[in-house]
Amino acid sequence: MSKRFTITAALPYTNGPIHIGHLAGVYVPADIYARYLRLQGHDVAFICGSDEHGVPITIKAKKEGITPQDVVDRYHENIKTSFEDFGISFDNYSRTSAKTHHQTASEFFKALYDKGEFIEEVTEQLYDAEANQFLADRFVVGTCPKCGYEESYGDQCEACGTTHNATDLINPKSAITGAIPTLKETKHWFLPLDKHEAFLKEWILDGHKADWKPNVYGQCKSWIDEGLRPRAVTRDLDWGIPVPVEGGDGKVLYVWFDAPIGYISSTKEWAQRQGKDWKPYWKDEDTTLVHFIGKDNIVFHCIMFPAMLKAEGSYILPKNVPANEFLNLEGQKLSTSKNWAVWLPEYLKDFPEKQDVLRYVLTATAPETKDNDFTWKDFQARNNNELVAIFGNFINRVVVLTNKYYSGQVPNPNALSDIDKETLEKVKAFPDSLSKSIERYRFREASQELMNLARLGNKYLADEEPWKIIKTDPERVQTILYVALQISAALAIVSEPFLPASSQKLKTMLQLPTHSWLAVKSGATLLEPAHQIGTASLLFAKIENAEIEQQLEKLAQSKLENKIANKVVEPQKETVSFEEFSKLDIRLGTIISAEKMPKTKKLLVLQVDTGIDIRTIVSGIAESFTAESVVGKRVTVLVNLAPRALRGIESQGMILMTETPEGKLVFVNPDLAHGTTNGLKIS
Ligand code: B3M
Ligand code: ZN
Repeated sequence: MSKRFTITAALPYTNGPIHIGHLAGVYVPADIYARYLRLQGHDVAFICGSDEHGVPITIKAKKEGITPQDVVDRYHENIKTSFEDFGISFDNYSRTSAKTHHQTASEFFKALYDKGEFIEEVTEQLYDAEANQFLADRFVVGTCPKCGYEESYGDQCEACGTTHNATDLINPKSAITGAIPTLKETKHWFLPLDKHEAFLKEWILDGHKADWKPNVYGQCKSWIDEGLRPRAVTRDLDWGIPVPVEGGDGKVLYVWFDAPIGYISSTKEWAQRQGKDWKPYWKDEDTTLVHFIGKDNIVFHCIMFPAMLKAEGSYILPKNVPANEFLNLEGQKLSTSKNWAVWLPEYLKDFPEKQDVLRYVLTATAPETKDNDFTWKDFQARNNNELVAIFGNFINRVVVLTNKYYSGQVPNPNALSDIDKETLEKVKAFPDSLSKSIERYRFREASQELMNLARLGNKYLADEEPWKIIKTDPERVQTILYVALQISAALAIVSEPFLPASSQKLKTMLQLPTHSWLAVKSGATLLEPAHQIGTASLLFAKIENAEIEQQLEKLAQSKLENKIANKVVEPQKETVSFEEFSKLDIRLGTIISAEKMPKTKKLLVLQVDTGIDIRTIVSGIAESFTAESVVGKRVTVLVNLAPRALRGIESQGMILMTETPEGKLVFVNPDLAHGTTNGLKIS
């Protein structure tokens, strides 16, 4: 029976491009789910859009000296395009700066206001007198009162996930000026979460213990157990949706009040375009509402938004909120500011036509129950050993042999052997086991099950070896390829949610008529004898070491740049008097010969023409320069440094060196024309 589903994927903040963490945590699983539901014939609205309000966007704008509108315009386009190019099948991708959204969010606020669902209160809030600005959310950092993390934001701690009020922070500091905030009175509207505690307890703790993921349920339980408090839903900021009630001048809605309403506005936009009514998708009890999010968004989707929906009174609540944990990259936390990420637009450029590979790898290693790690080596291995060697190899053999032996026509099977029957029985069982995993939001398990179907086909062919018996038993070969073609067709159908582009390619290769998921389950003949298939084309291509090394090189570059950016400048040493300084005798010299000091890594023994004499200087530069490369170099020499013995050789002076930002040694080179006399004093 066809059912109605509203599937939402977290609205990305519009302050940077999409990276693999977003994809693995939210968009790939949501897309698999939406595609799967459509394949079952359900009525699906798959909804997303850009989250364009909130402090992160203002901060980015300030940093770049542009307006918040400039920031969101730039990234909205970037994000929207990369989702499209990647093949995420949103029915609508909107943005929260859209007029429909401003209207919808304002009306929602007004409705709660009119019903008396808010507490209106003047409280003291953190204020940065220097910036002349209240410090909400990410404008303030301080120590988390719960876990002690020192860089917690005003509204949420990224280390432990708790949400709090900015005034709860210990040692708060303005993120704008670094100033210690003062307190200043201001009026705000609060959503009394405590008032909804009983309902939330019953709905989540009693109602969803069995079907929500343990990580989601656990977080909700600990918040509810700690006792819920009123949360401010307005802010003293100038970027956002104006507070639409009396006394709201100069204030905007809290981003986490307006953003989830963005799901509703995006649905409205879609429905209007389709000539449909949006209301059943949000108000009909028969609709299944599911939110796909990352774990840091759980409280907002499981506590705050449901409390808002419930308070309004005419909306349905989510059936499930399958939040994922986080994905790391090569053992390190993903970080936008440290450029430690695989950015989707760059991936699409570096690996054109390989959308499905990334989808597959991110699903196979999805952080469903715990944080997980993405590595480029694993990416390569899963592509080469699974997609290419199992899935691709099987399909290629079937299509090539069918063309070779039967000019591309599906052969008539003869009597089926036990193995054939068993194999076809096994194929029939896949749709159900895939459904079971997908409907429980176990996409990782499902992706492995899909690969098992390819494995089944691959093993069947390898065991039956049609290429070996074609001469001796051509009748048997007809049956083998008939069976193998049915498996290929089943793969083309059930792989669609996971590998949409490859599934399409395979359907074209097989000239496959449209079949439903149910057809596979019923064991119906998917490719009739005498059906003409197309020719073989490459489904998956091997990824070479060089491609992986290039990606690792990119990451190494990020690491280096970070090191430079974060390099601690050593504090200035004690001052020296002019008299002390003038004791230093620094001269221009030329290295006339050089050799490596035996059995050392760092030392070169140099003969240097100082203009006064030719003397030996032992210099610790062998890791940066070979002996040959420094001969003839013009150098700056401290000539009156007291001689000292290094490994038995007396060094009579010092060559002045400095370091590049990358930590490479370079000579302090006097900017003098060639031929200048050695011995020139430098002052
Ligand atoms: N903009 C995503 C994030 O926290 C946030 C989601 C909003 S969903 C309504 O990165
Ligand atoms: Zn914390």
